[in-house]
Amino acid sequence: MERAPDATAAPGDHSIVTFQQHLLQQQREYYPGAKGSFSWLLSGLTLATKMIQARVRRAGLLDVLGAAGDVNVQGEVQQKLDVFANQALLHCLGVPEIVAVLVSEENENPVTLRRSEGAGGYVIVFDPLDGSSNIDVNVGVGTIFSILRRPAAGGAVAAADAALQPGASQVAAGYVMYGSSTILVYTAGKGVFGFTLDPAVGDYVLSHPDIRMPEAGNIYSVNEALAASFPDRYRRYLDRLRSGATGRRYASRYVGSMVSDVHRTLFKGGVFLYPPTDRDPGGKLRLLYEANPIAYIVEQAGGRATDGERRILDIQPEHIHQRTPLVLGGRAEMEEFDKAPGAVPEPSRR
Ligand code: P6P
Repeated sequence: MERAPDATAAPGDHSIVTFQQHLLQQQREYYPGAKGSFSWLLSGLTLATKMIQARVRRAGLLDVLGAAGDVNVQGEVQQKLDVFANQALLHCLGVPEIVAVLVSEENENPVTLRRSEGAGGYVIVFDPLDGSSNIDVNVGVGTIFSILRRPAAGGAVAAADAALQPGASQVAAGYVMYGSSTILVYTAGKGVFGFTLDPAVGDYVLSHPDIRMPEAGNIYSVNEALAASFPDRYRRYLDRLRSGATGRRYASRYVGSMVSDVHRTLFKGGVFLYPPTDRDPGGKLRLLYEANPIAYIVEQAGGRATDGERRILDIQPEHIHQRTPLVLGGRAEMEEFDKAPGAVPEPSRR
């Protein structure tokens, strides 16, 4: 006979905490004077991701597969879901009065909202549907977001440049992965939390209260087809991982959708890297809306993220679609990379 759940169980043993409740708890604990505008902003974000996931889940049925035909600012043929995801985010994030500037992978220029003449407010930077080239084959894709405060300088020009801040300035960051389940992974500098979308109630529910990246893993994740053009340092590093010279045996796993590869690395440990290549000598991934938010999550979970030389979060962006090489992983894998011959001397590395 199964025991009835203990009605006197201390709250928190089995309590259901939604993302909204989590934000209110964090606000009460860390920002008691806050007026709730930040959580209003995040409710717009989560609404957009629920709209996106509803479309992603039905992609094969709604004849949205295949390219919309247009070519976006990245020179990539746009998938119809890309367009929808971008429009959903621009709409839902444009509603809260406290949002001054929006920067999207799909828009060549920042969207400065009418209210941006004044000072203050937030800047939200996002990749609406990262990995979208994999949609047709049902691979996990994701929305990546980064939240910054608008510099106090104010003024329309400052609004356009307001996103050009190092990643260390981020107020919060995260991603929503539309995989076998839909999970929001989020940090505001007080640890990393995972919230799984419960379709029965349509809410993100706390499922991973304290995500920590394993100190050492056994998976490396890189596009091996490009290895011949990686700089020597990266090739020697990968050879050491493959050969067992580090004392650990590694498997190779690469999805080709950053959110999927990063999510696995966050939970299982190891290393994910996108080195400089002949095709992309400055790296392929975008600093503002891919590397920065992911680096914030990874560091808050106990890992590290660099561009091969510098801490990602220390890089001062020059333009909003700037690319960067990216190496991120657990302590052991990142220390191994630091030791790889050709590494930059200690003082200039963080
Ligand atoms: P490659 C997807 O297009 C993306 O921007 C990331 O999600 C992913 O990590 C990377 O590109 C994959 O690039 O050159 O290995 O196909």
